[in-house]
Amino acid sequence: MNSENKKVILIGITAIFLFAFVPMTIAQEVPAHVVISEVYPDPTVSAKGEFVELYNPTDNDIVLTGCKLEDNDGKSCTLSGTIPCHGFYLVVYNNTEYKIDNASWPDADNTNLPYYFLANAGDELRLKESTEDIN
Ligand SMILES: [Ca+2]
Ligand SMILES: [Ca+2]
Repeated sequence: MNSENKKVILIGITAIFLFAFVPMTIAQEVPAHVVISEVYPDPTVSAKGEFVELYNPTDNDIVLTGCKLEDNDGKSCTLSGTIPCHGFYLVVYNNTEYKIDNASWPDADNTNLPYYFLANAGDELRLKESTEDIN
């Protein structure tokens, strides 16, 4: 067997390993619950522009009643409604103020975010169902 044939065989084996293991790795990384997908703690114009975005990576709609966002200084934000499967849920302080940084952002799903909820540095944010941490 010449070296060119060995290279082809080696590339073929590598491709088999990539295709065999990549999908399984991705499947294991998808959590079976709602996650905090984006946090905007330091808006350009006003602290009223802060937002938290949640994402539902599961194949089922999830009811958020009984869930809340909680930070490390005792503030919390009650959630409600349903987050659709593979859908987003946007939480803001004020639906108009948060769009000052970017007018093209979508309407919020929830406007219960407390004023100055997200410190610009060193804050902690938890998504809880009743008293249990989800994310
Ligand atoms: Ca802030
Ligand atoms: Ca905070």
